[in-house]
Amino acid sequence: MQLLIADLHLQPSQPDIAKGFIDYLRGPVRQASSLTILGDLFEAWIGDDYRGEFEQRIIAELKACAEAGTRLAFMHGNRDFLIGEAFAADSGCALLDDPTVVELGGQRVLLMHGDSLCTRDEAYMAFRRQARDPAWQAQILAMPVDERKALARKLREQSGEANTNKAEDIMDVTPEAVIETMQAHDVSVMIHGHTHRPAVHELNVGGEPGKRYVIGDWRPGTGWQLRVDDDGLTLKSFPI
Ligand code: LP5
Ligand code: MN
Repeated sequence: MQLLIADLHLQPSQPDIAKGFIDYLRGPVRQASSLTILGDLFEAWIGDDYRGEFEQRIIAELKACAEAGTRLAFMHGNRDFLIGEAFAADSGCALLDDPTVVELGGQRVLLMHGDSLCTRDEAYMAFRRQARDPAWQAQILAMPVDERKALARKLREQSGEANTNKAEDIMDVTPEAVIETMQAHDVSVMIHGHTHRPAVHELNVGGEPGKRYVIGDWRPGTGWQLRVDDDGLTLKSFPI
């Protein structure tokens, strides 16, 4: 059995969600052969060299889970794109490229965070290009921690303001981008998070049936997972 999750947005101010995740790691995940995290595990990540008590605790729980035998994989989201090799080594998570094709339940499946499919959101696409530029990242990581914390806060404020002025559909994936990306990777199944719109979408991929699974975000009281077992792929929420 394999598990996939996304968009936990873990942060010290939401201890219930963090507790829900720790219980999940200590419980159901121990029965799984793998846990794949499709981005935005953290609300914000300002560099592997900054670890507060909160971050250290999550890393230790991930590591314990990896050592107990579950394969852990992590893909960057738009909040934790600065996670690097040090986090990977300390948490026992393998870093996955976005996108990555894997075999799940006997078929080729495309895994993504999902933000790169929101191509109509031009302001975000511009921000993303900058945020994923290695030169920009190096410059950011060279800043003192306090300045990085302040910048992360400012970016979150600006993002929140920008989002209140955006049409809802702009912040969802572009249907044509989904089909093009699936065809480019020769898959009929895609799994992603980011949009916080959990659903299983039936698709027509160049005349063939396809599916797009959107994993939901975790909130107080509710977690989301995609479970892969002998019954196939099952998207489900559960109480935390
Ligand atoms: O995140 P959310 O849900 O609010 O909205 C996202 C898109 N926004 C983002 C931006 C992030 O929230 C920023 C926070 C990152 C925290 C960690 C950063 C660590 C690095 C820096 C500090 C060390 O991803 C939002 C989408 C929405 O998803 C739906 O898809 O619409 O996109 C935007 O809001 C982008 C805005 O439209 C424009 C962004 C304004 C930022 C201005 C750039 C100035 C750069 C200054 C650098 C010095
Ligand atoms: Mn996201």
